[in-house]
Amino acid sequence: MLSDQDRIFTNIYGMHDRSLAGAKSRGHWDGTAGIIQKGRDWIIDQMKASGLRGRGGAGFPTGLKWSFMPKESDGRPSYLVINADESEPGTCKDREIMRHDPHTLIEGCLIASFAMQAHACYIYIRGEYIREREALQAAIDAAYDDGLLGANAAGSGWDFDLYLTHGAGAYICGEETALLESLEGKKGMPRMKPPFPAGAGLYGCPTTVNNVESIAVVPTILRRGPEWFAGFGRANNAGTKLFAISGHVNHPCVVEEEMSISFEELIDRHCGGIRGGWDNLKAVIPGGSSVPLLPGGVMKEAIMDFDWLREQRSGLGTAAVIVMDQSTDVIKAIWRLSKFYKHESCGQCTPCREGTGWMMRVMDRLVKGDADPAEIDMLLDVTKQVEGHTICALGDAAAWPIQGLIRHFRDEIEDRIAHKRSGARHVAAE
Ligand code: L3W
Ligand code: SF4
Repeated sequence: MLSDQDRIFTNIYGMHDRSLAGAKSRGHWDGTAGIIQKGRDWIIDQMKASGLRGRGGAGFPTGLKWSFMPKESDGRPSYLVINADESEPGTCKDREIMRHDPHTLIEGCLIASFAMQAHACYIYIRGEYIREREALQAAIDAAYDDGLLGANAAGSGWDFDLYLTHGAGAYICGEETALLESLEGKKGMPRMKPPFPAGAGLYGCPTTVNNVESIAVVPTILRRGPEWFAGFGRANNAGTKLFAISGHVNHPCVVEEEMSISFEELIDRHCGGIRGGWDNLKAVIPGGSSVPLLPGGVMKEAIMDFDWLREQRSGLGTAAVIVMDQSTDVIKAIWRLSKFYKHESCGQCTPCREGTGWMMRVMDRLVKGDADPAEIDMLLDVTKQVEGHTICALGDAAAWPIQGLIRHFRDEIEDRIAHKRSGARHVAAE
């Protein structure tokens, strides 16, 4: 359980002054130059020791990712790019950082860019986040006026420019290489990997793409020490974490908590429990729409971290926790996600372009019960044809929720088909 003193995000609810003066009064921008002057290797070693894993969905170790950037320049500039294209359904944590605690991110951009020898950093924010963009730009302007950005940023001796740019509503631009294409002014379509961005990223130059939360926690980790951060959570699942809890809880919220907190404590402590009580819990998507849902019985025992949820064949993802009570039509909920992924597929690879359409059309029938029972296994087979056979992770993200539905709620699908065949009323898709 996290105490208020251990929270990195001191203004996540916007209760305090979000101006630069307010941020400084809460300890941000304290000793930034001193941190930078300890050098690149020191910063990267500290980040490795902290155990921080990327907060954008994949959980890749942050310090390790930074170490992939070249130590010596071959004439190409290096870049840091911040993925603020927060579009994963259920996910709204980075939004709170950018509108209420923007200086955590801005200071993190400076320190991380220095560690990767980047004199420029781009923040790519989702197009719909207009108020967040305004808040962030105002904070960037204030940091420039105060000498924290620009030449000799924060008195560190490092020249550094920070640019804010925005997307135009495509979910796929949150995939790191599609984001880079979009930043370059092209249509946002994922690139084949490898090469990874650290080898050839923005304009073909060494680039690190990190999530907003991953970078915003950096200054506090370096000020308080990696062992402080690593002291939260279980081994390999370190730190504090923003959870965005939505759905059928009494008080949905975004909250910073200790990694590896139990699901039960997270919900009881911060959300006032499940609507209608714990017996009313039916299912949970624990990490944003890309990870499979888990039944309520499993979630009552859940430990909210990367490894525990992976062992259950789900994942922590973005830690967007979507809670569904017994009133939920889970088939319809997953059908709605199938529709989303079909719409957001960029269409450049066949298994995803065609597979998302196939999956959605079968889900259309299942949600109405208007299907042959054999179609359940056929659908499962289609998800296996898509999974792992596409250029980017959107194909997997479209397949996994359906696999989770069939794994845990097959009875419900079969019942609906049986009801329909017996002439009983069915739930119609919208
Ligand atoms: C150098 C290697 N770099 C990996 C880097 C790679 C990337 C990071 C993670 O997808 C997931 C996805 C969504 N040399 C490297 C290397 N890297 N090996 O490490 O890479 P990867 O491939 O594991 O994941 P990814 O392609 O970044 C992200 C899931 O997150 N997700 C999506 C959320 C969407 C949002 C949003 O709203 N925009 O957050 C949620 O669960 O399904 O599995 O940087 O370059 N050998
Ligand atoms: Fe585009 Fe889908 Fe292929 Fe990703 S998996 S590149 S979204 S078609």
